[in-house]
Amino acid sequence: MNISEQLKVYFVMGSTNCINHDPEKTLAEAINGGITLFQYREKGEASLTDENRVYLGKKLRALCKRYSIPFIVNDDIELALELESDGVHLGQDDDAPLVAKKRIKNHMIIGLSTHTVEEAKLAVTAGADYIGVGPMFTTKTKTDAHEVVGPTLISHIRAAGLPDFPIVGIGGITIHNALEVYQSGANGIAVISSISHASSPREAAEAFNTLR
Ligand code: TZP
Ligand code: MG
Repeated sequence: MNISEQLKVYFVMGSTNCINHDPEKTLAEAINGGITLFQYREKGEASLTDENRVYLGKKLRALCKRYSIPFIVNDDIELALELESDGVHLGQDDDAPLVAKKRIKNHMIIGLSTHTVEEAKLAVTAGADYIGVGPMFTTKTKTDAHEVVGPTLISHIRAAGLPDFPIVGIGGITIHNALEVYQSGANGIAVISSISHASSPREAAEAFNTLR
């Protein structure tokens, strides 16, 4: 599977996003339901720090390895290296992709969050392997989220000279609006709460996977 295909159902999660089941069970169920990529995002108030962060990361990493699901770490290049992740996802305020590439192993996937056509174009020249575009819709999960850009930004990015670059939409995506994101030209949808808050993360993941 190439990265465009791996973005199809991109599950993002950290311990604070898990309310009905513990993080390991949540991820195991999501994998069982058919997620195609996982990002460990241990972030925000009450999130785990230091060795606890590494400890949970190792457990989730092992789970992904067992089921051949690519494992990406949010923000933290050192943690990505320590967990032997398949990639790292960076924000606009983090190291530039090319700087990050020097610090990580070359085969690692680099994702970059973008919010405008300009940022998307720059991400490509900066060496990103895929971009996240969002928020697609209103989200309660990320308190410092950028203003909503909507699925139309993805169509604008496609039209602005990036017809094939791997793009995943993120932010406020549910089973009811995910199709709109795919139809705007995204290769995939990235979700936190629609899977992590579900009483059955397996069924939630399955619903996204069979949508398209
Ligand atoms: N980046 C932009 S919106 C967002 C992130 C990490 C939160 C997505 O969470 P949810 O619960 O899928 O809206
Ligand atoms: Mg970040």
